[in-house]
Amino acid sequence: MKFLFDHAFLYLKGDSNLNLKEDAEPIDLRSDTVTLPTEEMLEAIRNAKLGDDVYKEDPTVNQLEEMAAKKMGKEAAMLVPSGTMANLVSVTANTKRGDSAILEADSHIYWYEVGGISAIAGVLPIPVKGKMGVMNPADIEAAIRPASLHFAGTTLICIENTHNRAGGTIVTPSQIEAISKVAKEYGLRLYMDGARIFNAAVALKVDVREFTRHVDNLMFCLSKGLSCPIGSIVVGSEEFIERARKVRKILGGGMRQAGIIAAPGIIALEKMIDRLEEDHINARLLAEGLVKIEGLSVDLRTVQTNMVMCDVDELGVSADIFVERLRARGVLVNSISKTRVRFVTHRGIEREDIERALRIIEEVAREIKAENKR
Ligand code: TLP
Repeated sequence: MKFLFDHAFLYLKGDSNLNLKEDAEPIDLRSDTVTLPTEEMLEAIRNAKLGDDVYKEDPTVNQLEEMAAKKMGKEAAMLVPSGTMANLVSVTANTKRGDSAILEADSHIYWYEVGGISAIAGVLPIPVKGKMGVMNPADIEAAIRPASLHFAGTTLICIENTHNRAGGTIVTPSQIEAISKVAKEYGLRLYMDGARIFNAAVALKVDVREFTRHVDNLMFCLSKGLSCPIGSIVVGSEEFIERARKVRKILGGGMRQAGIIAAPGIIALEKMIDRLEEDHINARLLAEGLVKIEGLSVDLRTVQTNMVMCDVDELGVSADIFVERLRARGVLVNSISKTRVRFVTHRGIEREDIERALRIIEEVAREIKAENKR
């Protein structure tokens, strides 16, 4: 248990105090959340037309929400400050207190959102273990708690796409459709944490609506690979978004001149989606380099978008120690378990950075191996 807490701390803490031995700029592969806004985004923030969004009077927010709804093939959308709030708003607006929700056992909602769906929405999570982040429809069906005196009746299924802890893996449109059949059969709602849904769409080269048509509602993040500084968007029917607006308000997420957040979001939707492919190419390059390094292993089947999960067990040190050693050499990554390290590619990481990172990682792995032999 102690390990879990130590590890969670390491995973979440920032790196304001880098102590780098090398002169070169650090190569930050911790997350695509570290991306900075483009010059064009900063300019758009400066020039955004603003109003009070709680009165729905911010023209830039309204424009972004309309664009997002259209792009996702749904009726309406709503801007929120973070992915965590988007998930909490969505689960709350889809359930009532005392309900249960089925979610993947390694999902972000279950692991990294401070238990908000229980602590705030009053919802019991029922974790179902998936394969590469994808729950089997039969397992979902088996986990549904019927309405009965004894049970927290299940009203919601949550999927995550791409799946973070599984390594940025994709839940394909046909897998979503199969899950939606179970949802329909049992009268449950289907929600998608689509924080990185555009990574999935770009990787499979299909319109993002292929992923959204079988879910009732979803959220996606502007502040990850799309490079915005802040913001996520909840998308669904008019009626759902009206309910979600009230939940956002109770959580303190009603924002005023939020056009300064929406303005870069518009640029993200117009210009930042296609370039995600570069991140995928770089992740693949990285993964193929890592598997050649003694002591490291990567399941290449999971390398589908912009993440690489690397197992360091055979090196003979914990993931946390490996992370510290890399950090000292200017390669920043996160550990996600005792033996696994996560690398994330994003705008600002070029092919040369991956090549340099691989050289450093190889050296560090060799040093650790040699030390362990002594
Ligand atoms: N993920 C972050 C960390 O919180 C782990 C990251 O670096 O990957 N859903 C998914 C699938 C996510 O990966 C994240 C963030 C969120 C929701 C929450 O988004 P934010 O950080 O905007 O609250």
